[in-house]
Amino acid sequence: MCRRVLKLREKNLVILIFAFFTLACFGGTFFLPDFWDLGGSEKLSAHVPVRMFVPDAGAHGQGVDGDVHKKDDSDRLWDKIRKNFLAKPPLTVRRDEEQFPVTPSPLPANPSLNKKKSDGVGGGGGPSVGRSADDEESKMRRMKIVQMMQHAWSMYEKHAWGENELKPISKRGHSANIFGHSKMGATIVDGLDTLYLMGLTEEFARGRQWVKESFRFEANSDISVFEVNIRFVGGLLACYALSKDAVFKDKAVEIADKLLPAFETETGIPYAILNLQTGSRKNWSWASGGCSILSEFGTLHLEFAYLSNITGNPVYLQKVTRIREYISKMERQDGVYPNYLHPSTGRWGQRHTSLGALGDSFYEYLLKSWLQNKTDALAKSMYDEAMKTVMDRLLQTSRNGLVYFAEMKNGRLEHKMDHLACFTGGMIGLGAEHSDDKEKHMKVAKDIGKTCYESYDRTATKLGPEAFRFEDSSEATTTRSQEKYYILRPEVIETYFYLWRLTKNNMYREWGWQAAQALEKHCLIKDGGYTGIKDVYDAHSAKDDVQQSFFLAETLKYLYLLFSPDSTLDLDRWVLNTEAHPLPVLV
Ligand SMILES: *[C@@H]1O[C@H](CO)[C@@H](O)[C@H](O)[C@H]1NC(C)=O
Ligand SMILES: *[C@@H]1O[C@H](CO)[C@@H](O)[C@H](O)[C@H]1NC(C)=O
Ligand SMILES: CC(=O)N[C@H]1CO[C@H](CO)[C@@H](O)[C@@H]1O
Repeated sequence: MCRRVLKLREKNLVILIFAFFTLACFGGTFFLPDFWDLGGSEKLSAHVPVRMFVPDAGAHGQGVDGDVHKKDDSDRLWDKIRKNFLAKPPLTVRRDEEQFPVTPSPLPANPSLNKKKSDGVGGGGGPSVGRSADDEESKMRRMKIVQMMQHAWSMYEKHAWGENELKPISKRGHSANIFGHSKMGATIVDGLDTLYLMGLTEEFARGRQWVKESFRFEANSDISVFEVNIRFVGGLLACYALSKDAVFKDKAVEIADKLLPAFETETGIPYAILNLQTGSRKNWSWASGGCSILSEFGTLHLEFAYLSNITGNPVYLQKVTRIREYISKMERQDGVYPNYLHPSTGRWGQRHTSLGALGDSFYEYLLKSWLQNKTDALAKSMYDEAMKTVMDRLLQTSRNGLVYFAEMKNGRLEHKMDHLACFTGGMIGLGAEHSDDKEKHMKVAKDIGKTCYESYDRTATKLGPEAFRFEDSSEATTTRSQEKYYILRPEVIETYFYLWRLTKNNMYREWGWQAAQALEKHCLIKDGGYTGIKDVYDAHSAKDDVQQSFFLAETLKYLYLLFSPDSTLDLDRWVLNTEAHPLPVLV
């Protein structure tokens, strides 16, 4: 697309000017980054697979939404939080012990409530470490996050109930192609367990009612096996695990059963896309030679293992075990896992390796499958080996000392890191104590957290770009306009959360708070919800008019947990799937 525009310019400037005005008029609908992506360039594949959609530009994708933010903004925010906190908080967040037996109180009435609850989700909880563990400030911040969740949810409820996602500016429903263009209430299913953890019982009850009575998993077009698994199966299983309400289990099983035909291949490696009505399967047309994608077929294990555990039906675990074993036996050049694997021939596709899009959660699920089931020794050994390889081959240090994971294409490094790859700080930290070199792993985890923080701190909005690069002139930033957007992604905050748990260094809470304030300042749409933005380097960026369901599932959940006592979700007892849905540790 861009190339075509350039040719026009060479030929006829007038047409370009005309085009400019046309764009200015209808700009919103075509704008970034969809605009560049037309034509299936490689850029498309770079971010499509893991969060299969690029943000749809909003019809109202204008610059600023009304109020101009001044420098005293954070003070005003504070005042508002304090006021709200004193006026409402513990009251609006009512809990019903009967209905929600395993939820720890999200809002202790007094500081001494940071006690361990033997029946709590947190159970054992973490060590209560003085002031920083659950001080007044953290409680205040946690309350603010709960209010953000209430806002995101209530606006969705008001303007787009039952739809997949909300367009907060247009105030109507939105559906990305991963959901097969049918209304499956993605935001409800994705957001429910966050409501639960926050103790938002009324909202949770309404969501549950919808799942019970209105949820239909009958897309009349193609759906992404991976996305449906991590959001729908994972979300429902987490609700079941937390509430023990069989409604969620039954729905999860119903969906998983419909996904099973995708696994019927020569290798057992599932197809990426399934049509629920016709049962036909296929792959992403842009994926190297009809291949399936590592981060997709490698991100099913946690959910499927838990499904077998709660149903007693071994079929789910068998499917994912077969994938795991198949991959483990494949030869790899240079020891790295390529992102593409052909489901019929069983051969690797293009030699592209990444801890960001296309690769990311495959590595995450190796570690987490083992955390879920400590007898799964294959997963652990694959994780250890993969980490050794990526630390040897992809881990880089910039001129000014920032540590990052580069990508590798055909044996050559590309000095770029995706926002998506920022989850590695949390993952490597989480695995550190089980690794053969805890200190080294913790150092890498913290260094990655720092680099990803820098990618936020070096922008005008204090929100990070979709990808950033390390070049002579700049580090942890990007100058490419198609990488400048922020679509409410969680990975950086996810890493702050794990690093906070692991180090108890208050800096991570401060970083998280900085991001929360930036969200309020740049993404909040009053009476609309939250929107992504198109350019993190522009303090008055245009908005993309999409409230992603993972904003409720992940971004707000990690923020909430960051400011909560460890006992709110004890990581010895729970493992979060790649969409931040907690599943129980089994063995
Ligand atoms: C744990 O993993 C082992 C090895 O893959 C498997 O045999 C076992 O069934 C798993 N247990 C559960 C509860 O998933
Ligand atoms: C499920 O996991 C529990 C441990 O959490 C184990 O006791 C039980 O046997 C498992 N059930 C099945 C069917 O694997
Ligand atoms: C192996 C295989 O079936 N590959 C298919 C993946 O999907 C595309 C269409 O999206 C087909 O063209 C390939 O043949």
